[in-house]
Amino acid sequence: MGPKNTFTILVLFILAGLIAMEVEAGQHVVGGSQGWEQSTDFDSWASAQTFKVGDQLVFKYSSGLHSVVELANENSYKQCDIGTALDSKSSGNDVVKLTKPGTRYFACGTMGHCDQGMKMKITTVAGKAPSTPASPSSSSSTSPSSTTTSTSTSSATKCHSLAAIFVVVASLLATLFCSMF
Ligand SMILES: [Cu+2]
Repeated sequence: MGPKNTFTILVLFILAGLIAMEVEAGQHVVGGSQGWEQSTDFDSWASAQTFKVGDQLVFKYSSGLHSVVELANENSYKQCDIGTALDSKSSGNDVVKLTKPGTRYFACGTMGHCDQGMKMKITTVAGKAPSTPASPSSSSSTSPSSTTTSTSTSSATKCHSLAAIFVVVASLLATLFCSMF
């Protein structure tokens, strides 16, 4: 195996590891590559995402131009009532943790932006995979960890991140080993 092939494989491994970390950490960059901007269609972006407990929202935008305001309820969301805000952020790279299941409402705090469509409603669901039955009928006695959903989710995320790091380190070692011949 030539050094070029080794390098290609190494890059692929690192990419795979990074993708695995990204997926397992559950980071949602709001609006995708467009970010938190007036022109972004947040309804269609959000409908293509699955928000799970333990995931994070990342709002990326020009600080000073926009902000992130969390609204209290559906009514405030519909009417763009920024006055009832639960929380407000303005760094331009704001992280919001989804700590429990339910619906949350976000809008831009800049005058007029919410009315122009710069608002978003997301629903967080519990657990990891939709195939896992929520009913305790199958193995209620054998899994005491299933009661604390958020804890098990975050430890699973940590485990997957470690696995991803392991893959990268292993590929580095393999490359070193191969380059000796
Ligand atoms: Cu704005």
